[in-house]
Amino acid sequence: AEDGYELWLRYHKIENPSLLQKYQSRNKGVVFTANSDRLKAAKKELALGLKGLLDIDLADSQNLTSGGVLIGTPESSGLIAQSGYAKEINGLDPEGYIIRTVNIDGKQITLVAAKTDIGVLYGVFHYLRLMQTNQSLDKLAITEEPKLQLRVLDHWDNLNGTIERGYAGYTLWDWARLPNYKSPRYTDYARANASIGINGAVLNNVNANAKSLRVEWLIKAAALADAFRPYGIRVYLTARFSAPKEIGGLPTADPLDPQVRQWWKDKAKEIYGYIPDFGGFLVKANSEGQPGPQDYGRTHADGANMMAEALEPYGGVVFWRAFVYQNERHIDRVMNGYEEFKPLDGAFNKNVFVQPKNGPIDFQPREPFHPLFGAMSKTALALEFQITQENLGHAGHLVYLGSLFEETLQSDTYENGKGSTVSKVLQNYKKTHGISGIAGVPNTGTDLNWTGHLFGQANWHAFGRLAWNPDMTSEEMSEEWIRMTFSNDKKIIDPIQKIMLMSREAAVNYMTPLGLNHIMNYDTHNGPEPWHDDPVWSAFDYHKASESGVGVDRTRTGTNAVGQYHEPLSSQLNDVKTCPPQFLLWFHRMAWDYKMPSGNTLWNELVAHYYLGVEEVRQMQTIWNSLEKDIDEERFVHVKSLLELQEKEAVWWRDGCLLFFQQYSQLPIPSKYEQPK
Ligand code: GCW
Repeated sequence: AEDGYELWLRYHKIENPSLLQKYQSRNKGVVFTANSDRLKAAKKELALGLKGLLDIDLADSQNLTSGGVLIGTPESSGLIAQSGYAKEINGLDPEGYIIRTVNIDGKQITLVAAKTDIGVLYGVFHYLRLMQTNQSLDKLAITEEPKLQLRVLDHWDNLNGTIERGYAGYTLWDWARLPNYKSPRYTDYARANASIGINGAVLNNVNANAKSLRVEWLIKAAALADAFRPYGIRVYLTARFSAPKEIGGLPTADPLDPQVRQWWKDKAKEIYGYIPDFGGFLVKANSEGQPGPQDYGRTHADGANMMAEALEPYGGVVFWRAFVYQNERHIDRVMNGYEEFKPLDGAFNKNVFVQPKNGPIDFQPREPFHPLFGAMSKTALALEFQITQENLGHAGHLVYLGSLFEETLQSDTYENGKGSTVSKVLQNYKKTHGISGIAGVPNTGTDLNWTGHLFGQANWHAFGRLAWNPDMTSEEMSEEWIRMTFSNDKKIIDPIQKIMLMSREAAVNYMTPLGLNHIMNYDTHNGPEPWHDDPVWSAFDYHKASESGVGVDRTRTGTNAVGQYHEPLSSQLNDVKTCPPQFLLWFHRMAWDYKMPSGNTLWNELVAHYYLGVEEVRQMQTIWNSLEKDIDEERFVHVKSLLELQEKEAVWWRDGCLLFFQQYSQLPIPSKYEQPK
């Protein structure tokens, strides 16, 4: 059945007969000595791929033949060690690899080689991908090295099996039957991740339960680590700051208390006893009710460094989240993370990452990049994206997040003049701190197709590909995913890609155009609720709609959030004439009849965006429906039904928001509206 379980690793037989023949002639004999778990995993994957794609059984040979493939490391293969490529290979990043058409002993072969076993696995996935996406195997000259070192999924999985903001079923970790029973699905999870270069998984929720650090859970985590290890995936855990009190019996969790520090050291030692390659801790502290160092009058740096010291002897790291805000309504939440962390720049140990979300509020359909990026040259930052669609229609809406991720990564921080993109800022920490990293909150769960919406798979794929190379474009990534998931036929690729590349802007249009944000349903975070207003939490703090206008004044004469960005960006955002329209109401409070550059009034422009968003979903439907004959029924109907749901919910968003704002604008919906420009 086409249930989507295989993800993008489908390995269906190459359809084009001449291409099939070419590929077969390039895979005549494979010389691949696999003596380690990782090399064995790579070889197994290769066998699976060659069988499926080319219908050939991996012919294991010790002798090179023309048209053959040689795979391994200088250590695993004498042929590679003596090949003349050994020096270059040994100079690669530990996770890098080459795929080359070479001549060895007068024979033309394909060489897939790396310095380490994990590099070989990555190389094999890439080699298979070349065929999956119908690329030529002639004259290969590929050198790949990851641009970020730690590429991690931050699961928000609870110990009771539920997933916070998960929309694809329950947790994949079968806690009750671990450590004894290791579901084969763990291997498939690891394969999928390794195929896109993900090398870490935080197993549990940042809203943490201290119990996960007790021995009975550690042995379960260790079993998962064993299952993932052949695929190069290290396990991390969240650490609840108050754990020394809750499970350690200490009277305090004060990070400067010697007993507390010793408790974390002992705990680290214990963990490494079970998981020798444990990655480290992810911590949410003093945010949304979580305990933290500020409970004792200490700083985030005091807290993070205490844990970092405990992990340091074993090579572990701390990801310390910068998603913090005071739940006090007079404070501009947009500015909170920067205000708390900027003064601490340089105060963190070397094995600490401070981890802001992509934007300064909270995984909205569109946010400007978080101003900490470009402002923390003395502290390694990791960036956190959300792959699960908490605020983007859950698993019901087709929204390709490659576009969102790319937009953030390519934003210019101007830290060191023009061209200091967020991507470069992240990459640069390897030079300055010896570490670099990125995290994504995944959309995976026990649903057969892993992600609920089939197109959610593309978002997982995009995150992994960007973690490996943050400068990839959404065009490249979406095309690759479509080829691997649906077809290599242009007639199918083009329409699906069109849908994907328009989908994120469509969602912004029908949800939060022109810089609006945080107007979703208070409980579920799906659907509109700009009217939510109670004494503790009010959507009005985010849109400030009234008769006189809408939007938040964050200019120099307002809260001065623009002051958290470097020049010239800061001035550009500050001036309503140069502020990009997509961030207008984020930074400015405008009258309803303000004349936009398009010539529309603000109100008419807002209306136009909301209507356009709905129209765009309808276009997506029309395009998808035109593919009925080209796509298997199961996947076709799945997507078709969900697009129908999305259309309904887009109308719900549009009408809910416009009726709400209209109470204040007191203006009619124009019978003919201009398209937004
Ligand atoms: O946006 C909020 C989510 C919470 C989440 C929090 C966070 C894990 O609604 O569910 O908690 O962000 O990122 O810590």
